[in-house]
Amino acid sequence: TAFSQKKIWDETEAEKTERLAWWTDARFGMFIHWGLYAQAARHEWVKKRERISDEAYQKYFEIFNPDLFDPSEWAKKAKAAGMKYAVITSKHHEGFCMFESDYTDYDVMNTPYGQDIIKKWVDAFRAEGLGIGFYYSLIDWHHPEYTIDRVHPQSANTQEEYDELNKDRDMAVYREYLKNQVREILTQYGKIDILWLDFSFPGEFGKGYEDWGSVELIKMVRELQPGIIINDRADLKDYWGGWDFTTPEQFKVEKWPEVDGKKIPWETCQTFSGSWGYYRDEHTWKDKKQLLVLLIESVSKGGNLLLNVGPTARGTFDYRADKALNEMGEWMKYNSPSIYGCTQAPADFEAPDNTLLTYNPETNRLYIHLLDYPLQNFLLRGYKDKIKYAQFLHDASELNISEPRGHWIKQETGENDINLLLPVNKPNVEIPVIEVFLK
Ligand code: H79
Repeated sequence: TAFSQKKIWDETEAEKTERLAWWTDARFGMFIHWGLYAQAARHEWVKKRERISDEAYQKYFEIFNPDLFDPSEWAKKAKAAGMKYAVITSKHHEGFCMFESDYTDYDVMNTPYGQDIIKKWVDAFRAEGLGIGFYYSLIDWHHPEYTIDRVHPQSANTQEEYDELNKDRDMAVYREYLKNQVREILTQYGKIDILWLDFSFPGEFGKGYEDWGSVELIKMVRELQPGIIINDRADLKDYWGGWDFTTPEQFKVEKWPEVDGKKIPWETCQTFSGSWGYYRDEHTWKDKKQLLVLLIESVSKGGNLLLNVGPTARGTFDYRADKALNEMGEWMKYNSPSIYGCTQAPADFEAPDNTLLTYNPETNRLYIHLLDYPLQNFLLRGYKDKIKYAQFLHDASELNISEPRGHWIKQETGENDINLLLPVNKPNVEIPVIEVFLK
């Protein structure tokens, strides 16, 4: 296989599955994008989008002071939404460090706030029993030795222009800096559950594993934190141990991703409104149903959802984020058994129209998520001898199982089909779930 040639970490497939088990069961996490860009409040890529110079960007560093930052409130909100882990930006592409670093002055300690945000955050989230993850940007738009590339604010067009821009820059120095900082975040805050590196873009005027020193970097990470789970963006796709899960970002996942014909762990990361950092004037927020579908659909294809909040520069969640989290939590309070510990349903269960299926292998229960509430007679094709009992998940009320009926006008029924009799009135649940006890 592509993997077997190159090894970074000595571990069997079964050991890897075991190491990831808590994360796979958790299914739902909170991404937090927070940095100086929260003050610009118009996308975390604002420095690149508007080609802002270091000098012009400096004002954000000089006034950064999130006086309302209360991480234990954030942790409670994450938990109430049904999230089991969280990943925060320790440094985003802008290069600003939310943690205390010995390797740069461009950190939170030198802002008016003057306190280690990452330390407070870790303590609060850990106290709520949430898994702890660090996002760390490989890309750095502030470090003076980081070579200008095609995603940099100062990007150019020709090789000559890049050569001129980079004549005094030495990527080897940045490589060392990045390794030192990753060592810092993995040694200053106790056990870290997830490392989320972002991102490689090999090719012309791009960067990949040689630029980052990825092999050495990941080796160090695994030695420092043997239990840690690492995403796949350090450009080490061919290395066993180089990554643990893949990260489809802001697009619909059509089917469970595979490598060499094998299904791999995956987590899609998604935003409420399009940007990751706080964006005051963005009005493209997904609604309650869209967000729930993102979660359910991920689990129905064997994956996780990392749903992002971009806190404001005062350290609060925007009211729209609060609303969305509340709505997720309201649904999760009653329906989380169809999420936690669940995965894609066995292939012999066909999903009825407008439904998503999940399955819990431990309890042998199948969950049918009704995206479009059907009228009374609900046909389950091929389920006849496979099911023992059916009920709504949210209130454990029985659903009558019978021979197919009322289907003869439009649908042909087979001898292995059965019918569930649903109440005419849609339950007061955004997406009702049928829990089926399998034989
Ligand atoms: O931090 C947020 C964004 O600022 C940053 N990543 C999220 C988590 C980001 N912004 N733009 N992009 C990433 C575009 C980059 C996409 C890619 Fe990929 C990442 C190309 C290759 C790696 C996603 C994963 C698309 C293909 C694979």
